[in-house]
Amino acid sequence: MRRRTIPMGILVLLNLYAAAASAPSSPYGGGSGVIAFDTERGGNSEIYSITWDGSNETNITHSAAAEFNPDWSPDGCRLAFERTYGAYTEICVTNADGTDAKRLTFARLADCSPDWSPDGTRIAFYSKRDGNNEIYVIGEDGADEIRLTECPADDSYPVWSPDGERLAFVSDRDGNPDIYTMSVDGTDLARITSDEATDWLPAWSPDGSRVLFASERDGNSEIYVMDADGGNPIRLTDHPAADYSPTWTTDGLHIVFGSKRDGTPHIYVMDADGSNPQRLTNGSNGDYSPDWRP
Ligand SMILES: [Ca+2]
Ligand SMILES: [Ca+2]
Ligand SMILES: [Ca+2]
Ligand SMILES: [Ca+2]
Repeated sequence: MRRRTIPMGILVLLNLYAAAASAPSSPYGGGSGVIAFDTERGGNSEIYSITWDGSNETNITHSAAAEFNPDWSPDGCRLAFERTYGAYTEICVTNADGTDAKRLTFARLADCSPDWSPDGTRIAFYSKRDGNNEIYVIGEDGADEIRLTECPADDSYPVWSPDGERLAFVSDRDGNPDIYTMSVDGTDLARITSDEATDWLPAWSPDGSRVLFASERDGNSEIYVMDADGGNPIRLTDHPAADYSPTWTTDGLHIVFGSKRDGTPHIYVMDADGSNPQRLTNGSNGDYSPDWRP
């Protein structure tokens, strides 16, 4: 029987595959197990990261300006965030270690809440540059800005669906803040909450089938989940303090969120059904806006 040898090129590929398969991944939540957030610790707001078990707290931005609302790129290598320049905020990006920070917008008005597209090429945000808050999309290099909404109401907090086909966002165009979705070209608008209370801060599940949001419909801010078409809303938190800023872990089995339940605003995790809430951050300064690193 003729003996067959594996060509060297295949061996190299196999070794590369083995190295990729053995790359560190989190035993909790999937992905890297790292959470970015913004925090007031240290005198002005910075973007920090922390591991899911509360270890490896790291200051990423280290600047005299205030930074808010971090959002990981789909490959987990970069962060988009807001940075203040005097009285206004602009959208910026940086490497995960804080190097190569770049400013993407120069409108000298509040540009807020960046959200990276699933293919990594574009960033959605909201801005008052045209007179009232509208949803915009910009290339990850700052080019090719387009406006997606044109409505005198406030349109804010855009987030991409995992398939890149739609954006969820918040608008008060029907009288109070509700959550809507639209195609990425701004057409095919759908309203998916209709409660008279404030409904906001949407976040798609990793499989795109559900949307997390925060609402005051039961008297104080709680976290809810619903189908992506607005059906079957379920309350996940039940605490007299404010619970807000929900986001999913990569595996969709857990939810990271902000809460004032211990007085100072901190970052918490819970199971996707709302059970087992646990606090991740400590200290006397507020921690906000968590985002799970892929
Ligand atoms: Ca800072
Ligand atoms: Ca508007
Ligand atoms: Ca509402
Ligand atoms: Ca609450």
